[in-house]
Parts: sequence; C-alpha cells; structure tokens
Amino acid sequence: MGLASIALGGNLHSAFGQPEETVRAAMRRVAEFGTDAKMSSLYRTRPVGYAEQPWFVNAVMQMETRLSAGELMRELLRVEAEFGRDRSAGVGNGPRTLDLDLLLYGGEVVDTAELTLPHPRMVERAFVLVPLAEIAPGVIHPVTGTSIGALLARLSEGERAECAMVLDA
Ligand code: PH2
Ligand code: MG
Ligand code: MG
Repeated sequence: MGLASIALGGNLHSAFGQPEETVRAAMRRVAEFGTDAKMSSLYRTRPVGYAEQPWFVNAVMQMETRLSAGELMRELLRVEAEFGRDRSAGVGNGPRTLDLDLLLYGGEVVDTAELTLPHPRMVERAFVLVPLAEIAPGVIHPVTGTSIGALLARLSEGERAECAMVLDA
C-alpha cells in the first residue's frame, strides 16, 4: 500500500486518438490500479532532450494503490504496450504514443535494474514538476528532502514557461 505519483506523456497519435485523448484514456486506465486518483491538467510542452519531434502532452496523477512499486511498474509497462508504445523502435527520448513513469512511491528509495525511485530525472524536468506541483506541491522528495513546490521554484522561468500551456478539459 502506498501513495504513487505517475507521469504521463505522449506526442504521437495512437489508437485512442491525438496525444491529449491518449493521455486522458491512459489516466482512466491507470486509475483502476488505485483509489481516489488525483489528476493534473494536461499541458502542452516543448520536447526536452531531442528537439526534432512534436511538442508533448504531459500530465501527472497521484493515487493510493495496494500494488507494490514493482507491481505497479509492471502494470504501467503493460498499459504503455496496450496504448501502442513500441520500445524497440526509435531514438532515445524520441517520439512515443505513451510514456508512463513512476515518479514517487511514498518515501521509497529504490535502485534496481527494473526500477529507480524517485525517478532520477524528475527534479530537472519542468514537464513533470509543473503538473505534479499542481496536484501535490507539498509532497516531499525523499532524496532531496524538499517539497515539489520548492523543486519547481529552482527551475528557470524559461523552463517553466515551456510547460505553462494548459489544454482545455
Ligand atoms: N519525455 C522524454 C524526453 N523528453 N519532453 C517533454 N516535453 N515531455 C516528455 O514527456 C518527454 C520529453 C523521455 O521520457
Ligand atoms: Mg519518460
Ligand atoms: Mg518512461
């Protein structure tokens, strides 16, 4: 039993439609693994890491789940595949129909081949921290010991501005 935070992202059309429809459908699907899911708005964000690709739709959700962190991670990989994610194709950080990243699971700190918690790149990514701060600004990152709101405040205004575009509900 734990409080899980999950990042969603995509920038390619899937069987569920455009990325915003894919992300909304994936949120409903992932919510089945827990209770009382809180969902952020959807954000249109500039691609980070590999620029020559469409802008992403990103969001974050948080829920209580009875699954362990490892069990939840395996389910998330299954949902990615269900939504047309092909991990054998394409470049690293490149375009994808759906990416589901387990960001935090309570205060767990894990580093195995299957799972790293907290997600190692979350502290530097506005496309994660902006939506996470919308629904859980006071949650403490178990490695830095600081809140999500404080982590977001460390990013530059420019980085935050590239993740400020909220899509209509
Ligand atoms: N995901 C990546 C790499 N770059 N950029 C944005 N804006 N959103 C993402 O979800 C994203 C990215 C690798 O997972
Ligand atoms: Mg990712
Ligand atoms: Mg991923």
